[in-house]
Amino acid sequence: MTLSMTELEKKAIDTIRALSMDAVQAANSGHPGTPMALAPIGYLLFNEQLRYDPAHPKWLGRDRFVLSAGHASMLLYSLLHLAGVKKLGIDCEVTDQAAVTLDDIKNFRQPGSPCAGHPEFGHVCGIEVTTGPLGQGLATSVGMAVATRWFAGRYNKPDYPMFNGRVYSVCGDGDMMEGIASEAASLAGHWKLSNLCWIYDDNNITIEGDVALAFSENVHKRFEAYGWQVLHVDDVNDLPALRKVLQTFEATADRPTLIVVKSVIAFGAPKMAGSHKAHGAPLGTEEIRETKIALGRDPDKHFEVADDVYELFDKGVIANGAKAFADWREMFERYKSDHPELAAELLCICKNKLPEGWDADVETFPTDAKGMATRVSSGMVLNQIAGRFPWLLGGSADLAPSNNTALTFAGADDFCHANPCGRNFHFGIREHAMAAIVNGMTLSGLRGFCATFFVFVDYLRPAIRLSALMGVPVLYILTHDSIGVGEDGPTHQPIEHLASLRAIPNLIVFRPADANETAASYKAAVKRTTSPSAIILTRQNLPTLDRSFFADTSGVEKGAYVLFDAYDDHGNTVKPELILIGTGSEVSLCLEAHDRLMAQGIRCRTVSMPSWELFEIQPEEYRNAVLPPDVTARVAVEMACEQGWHKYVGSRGAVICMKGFGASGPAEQLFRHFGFTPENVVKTALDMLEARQK
Ligand SMILES: Cc1ncc(C[n+]2csc(CCOP(=O)(O)OP(=O)(O)O)c2C)c(N)n1
Ligand SMILES: [Mg+2]
Repeated sequence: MTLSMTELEKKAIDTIRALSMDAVQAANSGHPGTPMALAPIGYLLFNEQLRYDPAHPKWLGRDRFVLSAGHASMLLYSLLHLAGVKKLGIDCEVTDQAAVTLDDIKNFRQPGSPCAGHPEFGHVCGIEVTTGPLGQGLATSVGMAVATRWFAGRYNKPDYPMFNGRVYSVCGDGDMMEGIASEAASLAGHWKLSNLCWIYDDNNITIEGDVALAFSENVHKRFEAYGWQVLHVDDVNDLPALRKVLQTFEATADRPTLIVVKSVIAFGAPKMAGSHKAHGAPLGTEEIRETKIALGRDPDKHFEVADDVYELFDKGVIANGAKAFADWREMFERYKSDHPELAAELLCICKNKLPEGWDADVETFPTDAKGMATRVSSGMVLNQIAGRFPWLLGGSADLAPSNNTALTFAGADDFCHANPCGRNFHFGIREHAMAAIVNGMTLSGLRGFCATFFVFVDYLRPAIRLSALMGVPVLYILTHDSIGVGEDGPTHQPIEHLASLRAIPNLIVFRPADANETAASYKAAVKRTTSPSAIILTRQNLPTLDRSFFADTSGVEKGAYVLFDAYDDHGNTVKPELILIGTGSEVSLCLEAHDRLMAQGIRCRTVSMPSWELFEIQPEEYRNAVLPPDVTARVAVEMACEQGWHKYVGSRGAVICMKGFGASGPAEQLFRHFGFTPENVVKTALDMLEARQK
């Protein structure tokens, strides 16, 4: 150990090492090596660098720390414990209980412990984002830095520097290799996010061994090319050197900073230090014993935290954070009287509330046989909502003119270095980073949306999964939703994508049938504050249905509803003998078939089913009213793969769907070719009814 730290600092750092070893050993699984190696930088960030109040961990003006190398979770749990971060109560109020107790650490990776294998947002207050899938944390940290910039742009006023927070992310070789990190770094450099600092643990080790097996690029030059400042520290145990580069970062105003730090995995362990074997397995009791002796600790004590180590944090982050928060709070009190409207917005954001009247401008679309594409009505509705929702913002991966996601009202403007309160984001062709960045923005209190062609949802799926896992209410706006894309052909025609999104728990998927269902979908999506939503929209025009004749759109938020029912000669509804179920563009097709079947005396019901997920959470009574269990003659129509539909049509029902990839050609021809015609729906239904009579 170098002499670059005081005895007490060394003791605190070694405490983190020992907690990490002990917890992984007790769990008999986990990753001890990197928390041990990175204990010094973790200590420095938490106890000296972060402007963070452990007693107010949700403070909007705080600095943020993202452990992108999520496998090193014991580093974070140890730090949150030592910093005395407080737990949130059921209404997100701060309690005086610890977010991470020593018992929680003793139960690392066990059911009931908030200390899961990888840091899970929402399990422990102080975890800013779920990490584990490498690269995601880095990209999310860019979104957090963006959000801080945006808050500063909108809310900072002369004499009121309300927002000047910084975002730090610790990452490893794995993060550095992931493509998403490159996309995100490129954008961070482009946006000159000087409040962003990535700390790269350059330890030459990944799971399979030496990084030289698979990684030989010049990271320094790569990041310089992205427009970053790149700084180096030769030994992570050199606290003065770390302090110096962190100061340089703070003093830099025109670009993000990458700090490349050399470390030795499992530092302090006599046999395992420097070995890839220390990455993801317990060190073993003997090696832990030897390590503790080498570090000058009592080898017989486990989960040991000395009082003076707690005191070091009391005097560090706990005291400094309390002062910083109190100063901010005092400033905010004055801000409230000088800028009451902006202060009210901030309070709304803190409470995760929607602004008053956010949907007041959402219009009702008049009946129109020619209609409009749902991507067009989406663009109109998005603008109507965003106009009254100042912190609703986002953009597209270079497809805004096609996705119709540009916010066009006065003052919307583009987000950029010179205009950090712009509301339109140009993410370039970087779908994966876009989604993770929007996660970071939304985690920071903004309400983010992002857009691309539906078929390219595959490019951002890992980040969507994390939105869903974390319960972050991002809006995914996905247009060009089927073979209706036409001439661009099968590469651009989604097939399995609806099924793949419906498979993600806690993601609400909407596929509206016309302009008014689009508006209703937005209303339902925006209201949900603990789940992301994907709104799936057409490229092609769809008729705007006559809602004085068909059911109104109040059923959209129930996921499925009877749009048009069977009725007798007197106009009274009667029990159907057949149910047609459609989503999106196929709803009008079902209605055409419905008319023809009715003309043949068939008692037909058409159900519009914009959201499976919302339908699933309705009471059984409602679900049975829409899809009566004894009406088993059912046909579902959706220009996508069949997967999942038999749940709604039953094993004897029919699904008119895509059986393989699409084709290149005018949409109308493709619809005929693949059987999406009223004739085929009618024939399928009649065949089914006939077969049942036999
Ligand atoms: C996207 C993704 N791919 C693979 C993994 C599995 N994984 C976890 S850690 C790791 C190696 C990471 O190496 P590095 O970042 O250098 O971490 P170190 O061993 O140095 O701590 C891998 C492949 C993962 N968590 N996420
Ligand atoms: Mg490594």
